[in-house]
Amino acid sequence: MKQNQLRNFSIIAHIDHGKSTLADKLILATGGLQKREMKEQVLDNMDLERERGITIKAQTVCLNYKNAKGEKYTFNMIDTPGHVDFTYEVSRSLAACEGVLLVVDATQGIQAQTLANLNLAMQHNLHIIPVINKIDLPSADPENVKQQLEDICQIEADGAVLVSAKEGIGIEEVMDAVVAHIPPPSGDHDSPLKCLLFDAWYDSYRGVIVLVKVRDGTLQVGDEIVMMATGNSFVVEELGVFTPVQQQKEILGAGEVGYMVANIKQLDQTKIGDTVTHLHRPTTEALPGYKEVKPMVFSGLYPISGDQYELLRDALKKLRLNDASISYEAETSTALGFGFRCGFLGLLHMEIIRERLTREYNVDLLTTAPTVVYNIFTTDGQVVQIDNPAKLNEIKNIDHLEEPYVVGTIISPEEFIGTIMALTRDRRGHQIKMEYLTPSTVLLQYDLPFNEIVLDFYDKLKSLTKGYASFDYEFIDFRASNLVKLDVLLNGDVVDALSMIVHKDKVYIKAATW
Ligand SMILES: Nc1nc2c(ncn2[C@@H]2O[C@H](COP(=O)(O)OP(=O)(O)OP(=O)(O)O)[C@@H](O)[C@H]2O)c(=O)[nH]1
Ligand SMILES: [Mg+2]
Repeated sequence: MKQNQLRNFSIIAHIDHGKSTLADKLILATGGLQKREMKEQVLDNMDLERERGITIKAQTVCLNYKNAKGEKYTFNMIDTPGHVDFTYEVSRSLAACEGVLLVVDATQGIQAQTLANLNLAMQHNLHIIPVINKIDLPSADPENVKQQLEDICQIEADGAVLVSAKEGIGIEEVMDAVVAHIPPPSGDHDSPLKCLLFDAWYDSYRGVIVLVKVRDGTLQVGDEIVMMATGNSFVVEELGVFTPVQQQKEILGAGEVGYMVANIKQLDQTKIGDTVTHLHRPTTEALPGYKEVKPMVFSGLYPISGDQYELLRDALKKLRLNDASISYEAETSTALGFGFRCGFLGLLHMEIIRERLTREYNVDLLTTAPTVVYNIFTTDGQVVQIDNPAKLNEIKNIDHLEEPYVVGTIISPEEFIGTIMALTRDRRGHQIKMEYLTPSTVLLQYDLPFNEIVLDFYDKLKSLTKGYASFDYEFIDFRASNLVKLDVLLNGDVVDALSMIVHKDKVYIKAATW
C-alpha cells in the first residue's frame, strides 16, 4: 500500500462517550468482520471489560476502506480507554498516529477527559476530527456541543461529524473525514529502519508480541533487529496486522503499523516507547521515548488461607507478564501473615487486578486500605520512599514527610460550584482556576493531595452533583505536609495492616469514624 493511502488514527473521548461502539461500526463498514461475527464493543475482549462495559486496554485494528470513488485506503485505528487510570494507554497510542477522532457525547458535551485527551492529542501535533455521537438520543444537543467545541476547545466545529454509533448513522462520513483530513504518515522508505514500539503483551503460545509503527525504512521477516534502549537484539519471525483477525505480512513499510513476533521470551525485554532498528544498518537517532508509568496506589494483598501464598505469587507473576504497570514485592504483616505489597495505576486498576486474581487464579484475598507513596526526609539528609504506612516506624530521625499532589480538573454545571468548593476544601484542595466554559458550565482546577482523592472523591463528587460533574487528575509533584501515622489497636496491640498516614488536622476525625 502506498503511503498516501495510509491513515493512522486513535479514537479518544471521555469515558463512555462511545469510542468502542464507533470502532465496531467502522470495523463492520470496512468488512473487517461480518455481521454474524460481530458483538457489541467487539474490541473489548477481556471478560472484565465486557462485564463493566469499559475499555481497559487500547486495541489496534487495520481496516481496508474503499470509498464511493473506488479509491482504496488502509486505516490503522486504535480504540483507547477513557478512564483516567489508563491515560498512559492513550498517550502511547497517540505516538503511533497522525490524527484522532475526538468523540463527544451529544447529550453530555465536553467533559474532563475530553479535555485531558484533547490536550494529549495537541501535544502530539495530531489532526483532530470532532465526532459528535449519540445523536439518536432525544436529549442530544449537537448544536450546543459544536458551540462548546469552538468555545472550549478552539476547534473548528464546522467539520464535526454527526454520528450515532449505535444506529450506524454518519459512519461513511467519519471515514471520508479521516481520508480528507488526517494526513498520511510521512517517512522515508530508504532511510535506515526506525520503528516505534508502542505496545507489547505476552501470548502464552507465541511469547511477546509487540506493536510497532514504522517511521522510516522497511521491516521484513528475517531481519536482524535491535531495540535501542535495552540493547536486546532479535530476528523477526513474523509480521502482520489485526483486522481484527490476525493476518500475516512479509513486510511493514514506512508509515505502517503492525505486530511483530521475534522470539522475545519476556515482556521485560521490551520497553514501550523504544526504537527498533536494524542491527547492521541502524538509525543514528532514537525516538524520544515515553515517560515511564509508575504505580500510584499501593495495597497489601494477603491470601486468606496461608497455603495459597505460592499460588498468589505465581498469579502476580503471570499478570505482570501482561501488565508492566503492576508492581509487587513480598511483605509480612504480624496481623495478616505473608503477602505482597502491590502497586497500581489507580483504584480501578487495583480493583481489576484484585478481581482477576480471584476469578482467574482462585486466590481468596484480604487487601489492606489503598495508600499512596510518601517521601520521608531524615535529619541527616536522606530521603526514603515508603508505600506502606507500617514502615514509618522503621525510619529513625524523621525530619518531615512529603506527599504526592495532583492537579484535579472538574467540569460541572455552575449550580454545583458551592458544593464542589466545600468538598475540595474538605479534601485540603487549593483552587488554582475557575473558568466559565459556557454561561452554565464551569471548569474548576485544584491542587489536591492524592491521598485525599484516591478513595472516594470521585463517588462523592458524582453524588453531590447528581452525576453531572466529571473529574480528571494528573500527578504534579511531592509537597511537604504535616502528616502523622494513625495506628489502630486491637486489645492494646497495634494491627500493622490497619495503620495509615493521615494529615494532622484530620487524624481525630479519621480515628473517630474508623
Ligand atoms: N444511544 C446511543 N448509545 C450509544 C451510542 N454510542 C455508544 N452508546 C452507548 O454508550 C455506552 C458506552 O459505549 P462504549 O462504546 O463502550 O463507550 P467507550 O467510549 O468505548 O467507553 P470506555 O472505553 O469505557 O471509555 C454503551 O452503553 C453504548 O451502547 C450512540 O450513538 N447512541
Ligand atoms: Mg471503549
